[in-house]
Amino acid sequence: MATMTATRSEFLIAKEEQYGAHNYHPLEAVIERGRGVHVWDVDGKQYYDFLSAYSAVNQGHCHPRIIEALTTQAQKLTLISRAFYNSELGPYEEYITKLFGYDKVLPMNTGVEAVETALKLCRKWAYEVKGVPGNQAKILFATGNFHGRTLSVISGSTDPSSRGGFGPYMPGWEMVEYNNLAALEAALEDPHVAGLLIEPIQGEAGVVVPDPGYLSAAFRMCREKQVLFIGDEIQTGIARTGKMLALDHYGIKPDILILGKALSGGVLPVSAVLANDEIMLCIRPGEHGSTYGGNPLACAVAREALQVVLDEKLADNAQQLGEMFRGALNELRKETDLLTLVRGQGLLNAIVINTDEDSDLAWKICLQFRDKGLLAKPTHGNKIRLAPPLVITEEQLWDCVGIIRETLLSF
Ligand code: IF1
Repeated sequence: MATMTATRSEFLIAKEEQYGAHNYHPLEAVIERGRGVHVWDVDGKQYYDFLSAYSAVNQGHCHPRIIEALTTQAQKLTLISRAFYNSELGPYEEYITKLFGYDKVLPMNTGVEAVETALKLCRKWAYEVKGVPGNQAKILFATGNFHGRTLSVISGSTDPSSRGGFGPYMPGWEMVEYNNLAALEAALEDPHVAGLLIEPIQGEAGVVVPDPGYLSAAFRMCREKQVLFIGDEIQTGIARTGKMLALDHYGIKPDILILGKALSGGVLPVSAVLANDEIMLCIRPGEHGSTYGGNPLACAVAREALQVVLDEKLADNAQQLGEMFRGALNELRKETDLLTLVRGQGLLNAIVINTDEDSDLAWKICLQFRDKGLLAKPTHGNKIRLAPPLVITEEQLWDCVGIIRETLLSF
């Protein structure tokens, strides 16, 4: 029987299927190249990237300045470990602490490592500064959160797919309903509570923006109870929501700030925890670390990635184009009842499709988006996150609105 020769895409998909863990269910597009808002598949088809690697490529794919910083530093020194000092770390630490207004930074690699670091700092601070009895510190997690995939972080998750089947779980976390001040007030009555870990917008939950007054009131309530407000800006930070930090919309300066993803412009894993000395100095030499944390390559890349955000005014672009985008999508709701809700801030947006969560309609819509040259993926069933790189132009965004409109009207 004549065997159909597999296309290169099918060949590569089969390889991932055969040799890779099945911890993802990717949408069928095999990407080979990226530049700016565009990626190209192995057949040379061009797409707008509306996932932006979950907001890690805010500066656009393979930003020339960031790649230049990477390749230049890579010729000199990539890793020396923290057993010694290095020429890039101090300048980077000064740069990022002054940019965000904190005494110190603890450099890590992935987002969840930074979250774990923040949780350890909060517990240390609870015992050494707040005076919580040993091993009694509690940290509040919001329902519907996503903070990463380690065992202790999923111990604070309410998402069955993140949490299920991985017990036993880390003790000391308390769940509090997101966007519910009464619930938070009650939870803060416990004198052993030392911190509240919170996302300004819940990305994975389908871009859930809390009520306008929630974060400011939560911050004030934590302050009154000597509880650390720990802001996870791994996905919302670095200009994604129209300000450098999502918390800047509310004038909130978290006691511990957690950054990741776009901190390196999608070039290599770089994360960071920022705090003032009262908190940061609770961890002393030998009490925490990481082989790659603060490596010279990461420092060179992260510094350039942040400078690109400032030089190209990506926060302003996200703010302006985000408003235009939500306006256009809300207009679209008049033409199709498929679109029940549009929500987001800056260029972190999602649409909610008019089906129940286990329908595959959102998936089918994303396959149509793909065929029309726009890559997006459903989250939690009937929500589709729409988050392009922040370098997108108004003309390109209108082009994408056209693709979204044409697709939704075809169902
Ligand atoms: C996946 C989405 C999920 C994050 C926030 C910490 C982390 C993340 C607010 C951990 C990571 C990624 C992980 C990726 C899918 C994506 C994601 F919301 F961004 F879409 F899962 F919810 N805090 N989010 O968003 O950072 O350790 O991954 O560097 O795990 O499938 P990480």
